[in-house]
Amino acid sequence: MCMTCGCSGEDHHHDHGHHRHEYLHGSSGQKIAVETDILAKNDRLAAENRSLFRKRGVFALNLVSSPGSGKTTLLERTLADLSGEMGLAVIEGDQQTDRDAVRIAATGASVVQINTGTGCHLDAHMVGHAAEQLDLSGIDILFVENVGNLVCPATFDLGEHHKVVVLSVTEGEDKPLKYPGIFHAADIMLLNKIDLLPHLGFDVAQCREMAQRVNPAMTIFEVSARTGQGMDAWYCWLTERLSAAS
Ligand SMILES: Nc1nc2c(ncn2[C@@H]2O[C@H](COP(=O)(O)OP(=O)(O)O)[C@@H](O)[C@H]2O)c(=O)[nH]1
Ligand SMILES: [Mg+2]
Repeated sequence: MCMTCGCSGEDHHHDHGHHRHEYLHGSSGQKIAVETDILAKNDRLAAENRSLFRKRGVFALNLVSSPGSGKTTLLERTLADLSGEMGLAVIEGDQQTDRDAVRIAATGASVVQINTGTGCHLDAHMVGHAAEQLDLSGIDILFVENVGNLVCPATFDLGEHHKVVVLSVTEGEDKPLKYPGIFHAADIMLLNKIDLLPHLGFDVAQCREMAQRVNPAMTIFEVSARTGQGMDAWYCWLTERLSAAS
């Protein structure tokens, strides 16, 4: 997991600083204990978030992907198309800047930006605090846009109902095989930027096969956040899951 790259997000939880030190210099036995400790703490906080979302009737989705796959653009279009039918809010995660929050706010939706600094993923602690800053009454769906990273966000439960992985056709068909953790953890894959397919050698069938080899239960929608192509199927899925969850 991401402690190995020094970006575990523990800068935000100073009480755990010694754990990383222990990890870097300890035996493999200590390594397992430390990872278990951090993930167990995260799981407890994720359970609190899940309980809050359930009590407030909020359906929460955690959008994960590599940087630039189109998460914010997908959210902008989704908010513009669905905000007349349901209450929508967003928690944005990035290492620096509020650029995505500014884009989301322009749609009229409530948004909170989290900056993780050196951290490469959101954790349940950060999302719980961000959720406190939102008025959840009237919110049906809370989208959490995770930090762009196909590795670390797979490990951290935020209390969401589903992880949604966004893969754009410019990234190559084989990403599910190369980064199986995140494709295994997600229930939905949005294959974005299909408007670019005529210009690429991207093989959609092969990509679908690779994603479903990693996760046979994966639901896949082919979309273009730019043109709106395929977005209706995504909206149907959102509407159905929202009514099933409430
Ligand atoms: N052609 C095309 N470009 C897209 C699409 N979705 C996003 N983009 C572009 O991809 C770039 C990254 O998008 P952004 O939403 O910021 O990605 P994020 O980093 O995952 O949030 C921007 O230049 C978008 O305009 C799409 O469906 N088609
Ligand atoms: Mg973004």
